Amino acid sequence: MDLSNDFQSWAAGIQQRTELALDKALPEANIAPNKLHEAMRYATLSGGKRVRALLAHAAGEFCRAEAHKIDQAAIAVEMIHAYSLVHDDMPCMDDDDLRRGKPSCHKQFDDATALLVGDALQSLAFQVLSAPHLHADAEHQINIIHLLAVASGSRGMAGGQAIDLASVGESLSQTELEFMHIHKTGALIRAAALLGAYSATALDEKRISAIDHYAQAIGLAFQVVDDILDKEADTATLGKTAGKDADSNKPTYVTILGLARAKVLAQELFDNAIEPLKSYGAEATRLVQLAQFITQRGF
Ligand code: GRG
Repeated sequence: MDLSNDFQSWAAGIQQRTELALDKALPEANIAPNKLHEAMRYATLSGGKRVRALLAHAAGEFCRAEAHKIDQAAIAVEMIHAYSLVHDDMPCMDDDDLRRGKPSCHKQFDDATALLVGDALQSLAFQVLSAPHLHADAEHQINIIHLLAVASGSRGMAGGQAIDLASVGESLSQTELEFMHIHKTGALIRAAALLGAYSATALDEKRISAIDHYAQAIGLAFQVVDDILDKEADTATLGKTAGKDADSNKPTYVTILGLARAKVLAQELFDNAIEPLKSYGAEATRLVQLAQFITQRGF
């Protein structure tokens, strides 16, 4: 992947400020209940590509939002994401021992702690977004909170996970697989970009609609690429168990389409994502670069 130095240093800056904002928002490990707080920090800090934070900032910058407001949207989404990974790794779900190159949360601590980590991270995300005076207009702030609530719930990520669990061993059509991923991973990716965009004080509906289109296509592309990497990359590169989906008899884009057609689909989704941004020229550069980063990671 040949992404410009300018993008790499922008992304490193966002990753760093996200880490700092998360560190500040998470309770210290020496505050009671110590073990829960230590586990919440373990699951959230020092790891992950921070794709959702990058999306929030790229979309927020495009919509001229202030960086400190985007930070709060970015960390709220990263908290929901971290909670989903902790729960997903538990024995009652995907049962995975490795996450972000480290023992998964229930392995490092225990099942009950991992369950509570997810619960508490989800609450903390909404605590962050509902902080008094984060936005001058209370209705605007409630709209942002509502967006994340819908994206995380049974009509979004949690619902997608339920469909995923029910689909093990089933043969799904491409449309059914797409429906699952639009919910399981797509909803939160879309929310990340929209929350970034809505962090702006003055909302530009045309820009927000371009972001919405972009984020929906990129959310799907992210999953197609994840399936390709699950097939092609090794465990050390992924920081999680490679080949897990195929081994657990889960339908993926690679099992349905084959590797070559899955790669073509990822490229088509990239092209589709950036289509409504073309008229914005250089103003959309960051979003286009980020789409490249997401669709070309690992290739
Ligand atoms: C338990 C309610 C609940 C939901 C879980 C998203 C999800 C739903 C589970 C994750 C399972 C999984 C590995 C899906 C593949 C796509 C994905 C979300 C990968 C992990 O996201 P990355 O690559 O992770 O952005 P990092 O570690 O970089 O943050």
